[in-house]
Amino acid sequence: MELSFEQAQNIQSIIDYPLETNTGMVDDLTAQQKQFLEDNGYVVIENVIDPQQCSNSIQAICDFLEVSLSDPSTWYKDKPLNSIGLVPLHQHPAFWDVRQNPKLYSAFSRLLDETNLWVTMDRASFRPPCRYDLPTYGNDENPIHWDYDFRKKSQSLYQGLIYLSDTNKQQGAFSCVPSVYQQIKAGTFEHMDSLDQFHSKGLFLKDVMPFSKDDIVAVDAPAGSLIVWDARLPHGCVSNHYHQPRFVQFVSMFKAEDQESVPVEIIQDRHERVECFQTMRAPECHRNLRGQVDPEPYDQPKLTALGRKLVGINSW
Ligand SMILES: O=C(O)CCC(=O)C(=O)O
Ligand SMILES: [Fe+2]
Repeated sequence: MELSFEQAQNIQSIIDYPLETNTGMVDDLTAQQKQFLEDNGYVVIENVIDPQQCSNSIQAICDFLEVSLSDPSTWYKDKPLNSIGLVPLHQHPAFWDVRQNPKLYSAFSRLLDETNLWVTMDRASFRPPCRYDLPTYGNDENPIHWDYDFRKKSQSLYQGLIYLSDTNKQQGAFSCVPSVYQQIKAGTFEHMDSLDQFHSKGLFLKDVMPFSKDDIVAVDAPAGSLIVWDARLPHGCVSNHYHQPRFVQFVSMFKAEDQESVPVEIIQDRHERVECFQTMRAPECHRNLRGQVDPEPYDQPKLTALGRKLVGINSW
């Protein structure tokens, strides 16, 4: 059943839903961390998501992929959904508990200097250890890239992800090239013209300039950490050479009243967000991935008062 925007404001399944933990704010998004983000193009904020919420999202990913953490033979499929480990799952209740976590909101709120935000209904990533005997799982290429043509934006644009498990540098960690970000920011980047090759799927750094492994910084952090990066930072994830998979949930927040601050590729107005939430569908930009189930077959996620505002069901 499809609900109208007005009906959605009243339905039972979105009555106030108390989360027992994590009501504290992120007090430690310090000036120092903001400065680190300014200087390097990324920052790690630890202890944002509770261990239980992380493991619930991991469980959701494992159930969807039919993967058992204790049985490595289930980590590799004859026909993987895609070669980069993207998991086309968006509306699982566990994902919503992460998105409406007050600490996560607080971090983005402080970062953007704005209280009225909306949250992306983003997907996840599962990257098992490399297996060179299996074609799709032995790819050591390093697809460092930019996602959005940041030249079109007048203000900083932030992307984000949560490490759902402890992630070390060898474990397919989020990786980036801060030196390129720094040159772009300083106006000294010599390959600006090559950015004209930007297309809707982004741009690989290797198509713009040569670079070496030594230029890449891999970012390790404990489970529950939020990594935020500036869209000007070339980034990607390195191959996993650890014995455990890497689990990530992608998430970002944007100013509710300011569409200009959102990349055009992922823009969702308030009605679209409410509709996707209510109908359990992926945002339009993330539809039609192989293996996607549409609509997603879970119970309607329960939202807190904060969650309802982040979706757009209630006004700020
Ligand atoms: O999986 C990663 O660590 C990076 C993913 C990425 O490039 C993105 O979310 O834009
Ligand atoms: Fe990316």
